[in-house]
Amino acid sequence: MSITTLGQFIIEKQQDFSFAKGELSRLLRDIGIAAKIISREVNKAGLTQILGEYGSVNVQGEDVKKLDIIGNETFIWALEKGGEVCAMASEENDDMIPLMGAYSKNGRYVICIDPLDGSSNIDVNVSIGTIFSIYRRISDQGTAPTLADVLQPGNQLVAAGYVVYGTSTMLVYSTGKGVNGFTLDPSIGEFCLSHPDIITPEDGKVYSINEGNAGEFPQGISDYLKWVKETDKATSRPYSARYIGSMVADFHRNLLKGGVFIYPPTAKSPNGKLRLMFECIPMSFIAEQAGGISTTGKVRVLDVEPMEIHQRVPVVMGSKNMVNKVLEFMNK
Ligand code: AHM
Ligand code: MG
Repeated sequence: MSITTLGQFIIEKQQDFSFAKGELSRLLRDIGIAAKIISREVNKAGLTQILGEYGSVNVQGEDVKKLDIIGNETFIWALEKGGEVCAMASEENDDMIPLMGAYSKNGRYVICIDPLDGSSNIDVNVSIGTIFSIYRRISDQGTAPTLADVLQPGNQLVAAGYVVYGTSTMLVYSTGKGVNGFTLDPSIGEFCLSHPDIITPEDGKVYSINEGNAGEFPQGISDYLKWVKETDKATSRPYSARYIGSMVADFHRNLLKGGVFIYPPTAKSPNGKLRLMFECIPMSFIAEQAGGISTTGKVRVLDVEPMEIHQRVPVVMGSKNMVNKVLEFMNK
């Protein structure tokens, strides 16, 4: 048998970490379990009335839960039960959630999570995702976790990854030693290694940005967008525009095929839209681990000191040469 399951792979890699006592492996396994549950819910979403607004009541008189609430609750359940994580910050909650279960309160890790990213695509059957990042806790084990435990810069990450619920469900993660991707085989209910050692192309011809906001972009971005549309065989221009509106799916395509993903500052949102802790840091970690670059336009995303859980930052990430080209325009 030539398949390697996520569980087998995690155990094989545990020896890469001198400090590992098996907790990180168990935590990654718990994330895999939560991802499988969410994938199951996503796949039957149109049938089970979990689309639509939270708070309404379905024909059976049951409360309708939005998929992003289900995703959030699934992670809280899996992590509290798993016992490796003492606190979680979620895009769905205003404040950090201490996990004070019998085991979890002594957990050595904290996690930041966007349980269901790409909310506008949920109800229309377009790819969505889950994004996670894992840090070692700073506070002493056994004490109550503090905000400082979750407000760590990306350069302190232990691991990060995402799940894309697309034509198939894939989990992609890194513990700082490269990037590996696993596809869920529904017939055996396991994530199986399908994309070992992902390296992103240095170049590409896809740019991903919400050009509907073009009137609000900084001059450098507007100039870059003019440049990508010019015809020049030597640089494969014009480039192709691809924008799903689910960061995970846009990022995943560009990671595999080459491309640049941009969410710039706009006049209305001077820090862009995307969240540092939940979206930008974990995806930047994966981008860099695969040989790409990720920057706010001014500094490396992984070096931004977080000030608050829901902080936003602009982001330019993806293939090395493409990101550098955007920076060249931004710095003119
Ligand atoms: P969400 O967390 O509410 O789903 O928003 C994040 C999403 C990203 O997945 C995506 O890249 C971006 O918002 C799209 O935003 P816009 O519609 O402004 O282009
Ligand atoms: Mg999100």
